[in-house]
Amino acid sequence: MNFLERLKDGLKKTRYQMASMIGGAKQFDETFFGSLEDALIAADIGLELSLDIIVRLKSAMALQNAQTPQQVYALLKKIVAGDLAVTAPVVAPFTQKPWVMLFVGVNGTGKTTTIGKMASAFKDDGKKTMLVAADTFRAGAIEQLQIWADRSNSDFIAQHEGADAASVAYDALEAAKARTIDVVLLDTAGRLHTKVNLMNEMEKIVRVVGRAIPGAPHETLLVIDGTTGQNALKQAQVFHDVVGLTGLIITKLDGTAKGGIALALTKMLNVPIKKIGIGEDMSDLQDFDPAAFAESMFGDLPE
Ligand SMILES: Nc1nc2c(ncn2[C@@H]2O[C@H](COP(=O)(O)OP(=O)(O)O)[C@@H](O)[C@H]2O)c(=O)[nH]1
Ligand SMILES: [Mg+2]
Repeated sequence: MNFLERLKDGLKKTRYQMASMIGGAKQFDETFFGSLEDALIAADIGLELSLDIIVRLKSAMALQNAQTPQQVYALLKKIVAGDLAVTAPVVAPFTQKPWVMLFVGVNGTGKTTTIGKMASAFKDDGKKTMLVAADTFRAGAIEQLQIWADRSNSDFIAQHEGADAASVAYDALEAAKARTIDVVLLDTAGRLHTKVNLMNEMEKIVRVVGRAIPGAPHETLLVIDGTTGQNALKQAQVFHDVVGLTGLIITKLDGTAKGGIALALTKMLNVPIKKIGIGEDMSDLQDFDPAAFAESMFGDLPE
């Protein structure tokens, strides 16, 4: 299976539910919209956005005089694809050297794996990459990143377990300048004892990184596990408030994810989805394509 087929496979539960719900509709009355609301919520889109989508769908249906399930489905799909296509004014990548990317997110969402995958893609592009173990919480985390650094032929900077994450980041950036590195990928911890500690640490890393290289971090990417439900929304908002996210990366869309969390997140934060992950291998990370994602969540209704 190619990447798109695997994404479609991952999201098939949502697609089948949507198609059977709308395909089976006899009329588009309040009972129908109630069931649609349930289906959207079941797909992890969240109550608020689901209601908002239904309001927009109703007016699009009136405007276009949509009467068949196929017409209604097409309108819904178009609304979802539009909501997924959040763009934000970001500085063009690699306009500064080193280009600094900071990865944040709670424990286990896939930060380290994503960094490894991205580093290997940058390497294939001929870039000089550096991975930085600013997740100093546990020795295993440092070793795990080292393995990805070896695999992707990247420079690797780490200190001992328990070292101050911000100072690891600062030293790494000084080294990156000296070594004329093109792109620095900073791994961070997501598992400090309290949310306050975690956020204080994130805030400090951002401050220190900006001191080492004015304008850095150039990208601050939140990695989210696509199988997390609505909890992800609260998580993401907290990170956004503290570090100012420039992009989202949604992982584990190959499992039991329903897909709607991607939609709810990007719409809530007005931050674009940059990449999606559908597996643990090097090649299992791809650019986000809103239309293809909407297609994977909704597919087509048979005539
Ligand atoms: N199935 C699947 N597993 C993933 C994906 N991305 C990461 N993982 C796995 O999720 C687990 C946690 O990943 P890790 O990178 O260590 O998360 P971190 O704690 O945020 O650094 C590991 O077992 C990864 O192999 C993905 O897209 N799909
Ligand atoms: Mg990690």
